[in-house]
Amino acid sequence: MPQVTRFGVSLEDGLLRSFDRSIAEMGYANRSEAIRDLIRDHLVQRKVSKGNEEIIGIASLVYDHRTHRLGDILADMQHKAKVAINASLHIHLDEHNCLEVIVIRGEAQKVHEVAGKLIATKGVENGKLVTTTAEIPKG
Ligand code: NI
Repeated sequence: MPQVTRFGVSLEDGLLRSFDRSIAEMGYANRSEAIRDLIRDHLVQRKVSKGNEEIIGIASLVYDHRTHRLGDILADMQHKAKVAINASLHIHLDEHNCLEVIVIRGEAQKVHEVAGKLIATKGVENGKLVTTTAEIPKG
């Protein structure tokens, strides 16, 4: 069990009330756990923004499958990527729209580059990249 340090934080009353309300809505049992998660996420986001760190990117793409050759173009980009595409999930959202979720693993800079190109491809109507790492800072 790692050693635990208690520390005090000064906050405006309104800010603390808003924080307490927000974390209660999210299901946190107490402030300490919510603050621990915020600190871990801060450290993870710093880590995944560095160029040569090994990271995992989760890219989501929404597009209309009637857009000329778009499905083929996106598949071709994934085949030619210089990083590992670990998984790709295709969901037919409705009659015309598709959601693709692509898991990309590799150096941060390359993951951002590949995801950026996929998201910027003409015809992709909404694209997002979420990044994480297997090496979550522990206590
Ligand atoms: Ni589809």
